[in-house]
Amino acid sequence: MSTAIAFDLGASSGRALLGRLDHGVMSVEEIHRFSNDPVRVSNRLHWDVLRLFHEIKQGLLSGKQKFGTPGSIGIDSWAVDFGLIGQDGELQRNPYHYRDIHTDGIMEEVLESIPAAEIFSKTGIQFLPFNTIYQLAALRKYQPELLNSASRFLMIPDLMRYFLTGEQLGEFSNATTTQLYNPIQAQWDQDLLQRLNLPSGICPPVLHPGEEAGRLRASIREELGLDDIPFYTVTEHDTGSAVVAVPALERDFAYLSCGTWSLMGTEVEQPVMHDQARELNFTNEGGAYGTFRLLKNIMGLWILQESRRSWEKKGLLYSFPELVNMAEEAAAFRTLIDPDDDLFLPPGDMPARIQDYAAKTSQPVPQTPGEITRCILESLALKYRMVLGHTEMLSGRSFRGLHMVGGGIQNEVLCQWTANAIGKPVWAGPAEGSAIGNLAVQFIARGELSGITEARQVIRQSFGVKVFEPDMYSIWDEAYGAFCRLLSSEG
Ligand code: LFR
Repeated sequence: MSTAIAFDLGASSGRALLGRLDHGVMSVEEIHRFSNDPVRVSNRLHWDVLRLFHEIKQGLLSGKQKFGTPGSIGIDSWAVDFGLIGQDGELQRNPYHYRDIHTDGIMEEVLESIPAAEIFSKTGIQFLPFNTIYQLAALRKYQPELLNSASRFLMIPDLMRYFLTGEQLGEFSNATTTQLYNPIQAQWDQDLLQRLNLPSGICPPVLHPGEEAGRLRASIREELGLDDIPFYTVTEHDTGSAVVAVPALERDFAYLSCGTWSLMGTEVEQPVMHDQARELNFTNEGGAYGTFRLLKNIMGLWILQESRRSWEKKGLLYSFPELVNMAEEAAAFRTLIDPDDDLFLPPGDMPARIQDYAAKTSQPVPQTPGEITRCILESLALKYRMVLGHTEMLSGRSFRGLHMVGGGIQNEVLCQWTANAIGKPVWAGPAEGSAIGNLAVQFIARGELSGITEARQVIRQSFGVKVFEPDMYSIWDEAYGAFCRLLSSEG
């Protein structure tokens, strides 16, 4: 039997899973789970990366106590954010959270000097104001001294791996999300770096998923009483790992990785870089084994997570299942929002923002947590239908159904409403998609699985999928008409 540990760091929580592969059956056991709480200092929002590193060490300790030394370790996390390493090898400053204000207005400034079409033709990456390229451009503008004294920038999983192994390396899937990596040239785009006056020397060498990436450093082995353990680069962007774990039987499948964000798209062999893809703000994130993820970011369950925090501050404590139950009791299709309105990106009082949105668009203003949750979930399901249609158009494919993976599939009402909205079955599972995809790449790298096709078959057999058949399509179809009208009137 083979074992490996996957660390999967999400925007609100992190986890360590021990994976076992035994005669073609994979199983996972959670060995450590922790919250990932962004820290606001004055008006700036940071990630607490030292706490995350501490939790990773706790995960290693608890894994050792329960199961001994694992065969290997891989780390994945959310994308775009990074730490700067100084000449002395130290982390220079606590990384900013991608929802921090430091990039406000920066993307627009960059696009004035380099046209969007040019950036897209080099990178194939969607325009999100928090992409690493704009974070680095913000540093160039506001804190040039920091940038000048840095010797490397390391994406979050690379930073954690650096702390554990001492190796300063990058990884392809996460490198592409920076919007500074050129997948055609297979290197950091020197022209973009130069035009933005960014030192190209700070970009790390880029490994592909499934390469050996160092070993646990002696000091940590000693501190934790561990043996020597190899690290592999996995698909270090969590969405990339989640897509590795999609238990699809066919090559041309559609997926929705459902968590804080909803990432919807299809896997392609070549980036789709024509104007229409750019106009619809689709992306081509690098994946494992020569694949790309043609996909779109949808704001996702973040809006509900933030709403829950707002209610909590008012002393109203609801679990997610309670909110979903209340949503089911509320009236259908009373109020809709575009979940991707800029309004919903920064942290804050989402219920109040939804109410403002409703008033501004002359819709009934939802009042209760049940009404607000219903509005969020229905609007997400309708947005999924729209983006699925765009994915079909851009890829020239037609999908029989939709694979949903990630923690969001525990919300079965959302899975059912998604099936209703798209009028096709939803195949849900696995919920721990990112961690399972992370483990699969480690097992492939170690020669214990033959490749991605076998990995997906093993994942399907080991974890299964739950099928949600579409229902009440005509009612949802009518609601979709109203949703499209709302979005076109909003411009
Ligand atoms: C999902 C995700 C998305 C990325 C966003 C910010 O966890 O990685 O793919 O766009 O977080 O990094």
